[in-house]
Amino acid sequence: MVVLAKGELEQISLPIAHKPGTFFSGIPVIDLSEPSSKTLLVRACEEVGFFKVTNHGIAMDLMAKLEAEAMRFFTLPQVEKELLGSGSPLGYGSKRIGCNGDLGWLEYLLLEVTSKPMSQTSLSYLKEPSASSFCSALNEYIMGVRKLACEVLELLAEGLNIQPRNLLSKLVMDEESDSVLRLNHYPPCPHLQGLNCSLTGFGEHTDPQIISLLRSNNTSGLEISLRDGSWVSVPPDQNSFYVNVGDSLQVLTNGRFRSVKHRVLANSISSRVSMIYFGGPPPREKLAPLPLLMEEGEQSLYREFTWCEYKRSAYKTRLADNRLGQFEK
Ligand code: GA4
Repeated sequence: MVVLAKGELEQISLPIAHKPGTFFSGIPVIDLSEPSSKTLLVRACEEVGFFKVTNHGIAMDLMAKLEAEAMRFFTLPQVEKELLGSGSPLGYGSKRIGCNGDLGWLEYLLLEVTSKPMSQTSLSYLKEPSASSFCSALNEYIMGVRKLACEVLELLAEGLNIQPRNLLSKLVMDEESDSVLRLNHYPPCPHLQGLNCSLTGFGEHTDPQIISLLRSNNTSGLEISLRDGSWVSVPPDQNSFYVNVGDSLQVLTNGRFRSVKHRVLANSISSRVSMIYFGGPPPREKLAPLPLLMEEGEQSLYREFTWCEYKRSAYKTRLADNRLGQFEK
């Protein structure tokens, strides 16, 4: 259960920006089985930095299975959930996001993703048979979603005309890739009923990694910020994935692709459950605009840095901070 102390509710309330339930219809939808998908993917990354993919190859019952396992976990007694760490940054967390004072109306489980299957020992505090079925759903899902990230990044490389085809995908497929899986549970927020404000589920931010793939249940809440700074509501779709460009991909493309700002608003009636894979590069990977993508005379907007350096600095920031600022030239 998410319980807020006195004063914390005020800290995460937001003025209502638009009527909840009015969904934005301009989000690019890309059918991965269509030959035109690579061109459409590039355009979506340039114009919005956010898109929906259909025909993604991940079985619906696998998504439903992990959602059910996640809900089973989130309904455990608080003391049992807290055995899985303190959420700073990895493990179970509630309300507190990161280590610098951000609060949100959610609880979550943040897990490290490696190329090897997660062993049950990382969930060993959970009672059997929960640990083994949760672990197998997680491993199956991670395998599928990593493959999907790889496919999207390969299509993007093709669409951008860069070779080899795995130039981008190898960053998230490397044995040392630093990726994470986040399971978020936004419980319904009864305080909201009758109030003329909304509550922050997860405050506005951009993702530091290369690419993020999100699947949620059918509850709304996710919003993205458009180029003009307005916030629009993303229609929930439990059968598809929403994909967004992360800061690292914005750097590799010298700002051609847009790392989109997004946030989640709490809902007064239903629970929102999301599962997000953040595909990151290996710690020692050097990030800088790819020379292959630079036009003649184009200036590099960013100095070179390693993922490890970026991540270290990102974890010192607040959610809404502009993390790339200090790496701009
Ligand atoms: C945003 C994307 C991922 O959820 C995350 C988040 C991380 C955390 O929750 O610990 C951060 C946030 C995210 C960016 C800035 C820092 C780090 C919270 C925070 C205030 C797991 C990630 O990699 O960066």
